[in-house]
Amino acid sequence: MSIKKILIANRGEIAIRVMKTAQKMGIKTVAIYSTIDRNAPHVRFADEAVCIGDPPSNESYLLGSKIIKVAIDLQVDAIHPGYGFLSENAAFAEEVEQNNIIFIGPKSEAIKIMGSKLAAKDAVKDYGIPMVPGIDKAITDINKAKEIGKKIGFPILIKASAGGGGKGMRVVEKESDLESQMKRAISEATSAFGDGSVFIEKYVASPRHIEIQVMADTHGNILHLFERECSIQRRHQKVVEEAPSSVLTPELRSKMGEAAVKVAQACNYVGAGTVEFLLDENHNFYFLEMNTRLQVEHPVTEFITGIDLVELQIRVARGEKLPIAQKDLKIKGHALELRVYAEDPLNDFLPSVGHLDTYILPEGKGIRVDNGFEEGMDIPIYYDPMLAKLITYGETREEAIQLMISAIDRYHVEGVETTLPFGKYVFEHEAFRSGDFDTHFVKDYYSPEALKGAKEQEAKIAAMIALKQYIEDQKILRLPIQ
Ligand code: MV4
Repeated sequence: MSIKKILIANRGEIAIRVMKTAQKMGIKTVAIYSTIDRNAPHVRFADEAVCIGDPPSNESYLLGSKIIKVAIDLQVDAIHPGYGFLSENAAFAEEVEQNNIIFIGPKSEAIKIMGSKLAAKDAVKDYGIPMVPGIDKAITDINKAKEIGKKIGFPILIKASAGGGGKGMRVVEKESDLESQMKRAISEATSAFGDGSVFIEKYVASPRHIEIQVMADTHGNILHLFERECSIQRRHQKVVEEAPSSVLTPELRSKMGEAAVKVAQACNYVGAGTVEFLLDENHNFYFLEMNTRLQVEHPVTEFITGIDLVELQIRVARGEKLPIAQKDLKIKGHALELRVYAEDPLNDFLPSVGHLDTYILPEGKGIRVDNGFEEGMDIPIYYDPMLAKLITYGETREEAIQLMISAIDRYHVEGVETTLPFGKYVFEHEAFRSGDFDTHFVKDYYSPEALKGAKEQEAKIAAMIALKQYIEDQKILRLPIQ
């Protein structure tokens, strides 16, 4: 199979990220865009670009059939969906293939299985993968639920099968809360996903969120590319990611990697995927779910492995064998990522959309900015407010952290508030630096007051340094007079 032209069914930084690798491989690119994105960088970056509709996603970037029609008209060989939008839409993947276009991702069957938490549990059940104690069938009977609660012990967690990313979850502390919480969970799941199936798991109180990158070809080879630590998130939105995790031993890393490969095997996976695990205080790990797309945080894995994941995606999509073996993969160095959102960390992270009056990116060795914006642009209200990802790499974790802090200082944005100062607060925080944190980091350690305090402290230090320098200068100037 040959791929000469790829349509990127996405926008922003990820569209550009995919186009860069396509360009490197001598493959032509087609951008799609909504009317509000007509001057966006991803449109100019592509060899060809087609407007597909009005700003709202469901009138543009989510119009699968229309996008496929564009691909056919422009004689595109393959479609890369990026993340979000249509990337985990099984029907879209199927329609792409039915039109003899390569979908750069897994088969729609794998997307379908992993889109349902219960189907995923069912698919992996014979593979010996550790899972949180709980049930693997939808439950509606409240008495049965109480029995299960007693058996596994409270607190328990009610989850929606169609959920994921934390949507439709409810913690139940005691039996007397179970009935009302279950009713609520079912009705929420029904209205949010059109599927009221819920199930029950033991609640792991203070987990770390660790995920494993996998990559599979069409010849039965599956690799894992180690872990990403993604515990620093707020309301299920990741903000900081890193690789490797500072808590995994080589043994645990191998075990989790092998489990992730088995999950991929269980659904005949092809392409890049991510297997999510929870890690409890005793370093037991449990399979949570699999994301069947290239993830936002993939660059940290690229830094520590030296592998271009988009290149591998394209190569396996055109039928090539994976060019490396597991034993040849090694972790080198340490990488960090900060998601730069146009959100105000001092105002409950509300979207701070507006005009980018100043937009200057940091540069240098070990710094990568995957960016989708430029100075003078308006940030559209219609889409995710992530402007860019700031990624740093060092030989050690400490080096990557220092580089990250200096890169944040050299990232200049005016016109909108961003998560840059919040990121700096995280990277300077003792809990982060020591590596001793879990998914509650933001709730436990962050408040707008703490961030303001850190800023004031910094301003004081800057003033003191300036004053000291002023006094020194005065001394020098006075010398010749004496
Ligand atoms: C859990 C859990 C505790 N116990 N399952 C949240 C997102 C979804 N992928 C699963 N999630 C969780 N599942 C059990 N049995 C805690 C979470 C969770 C979480 C997981 C990963 C990253 C951040 C999180 C924040 C809150 C809760």
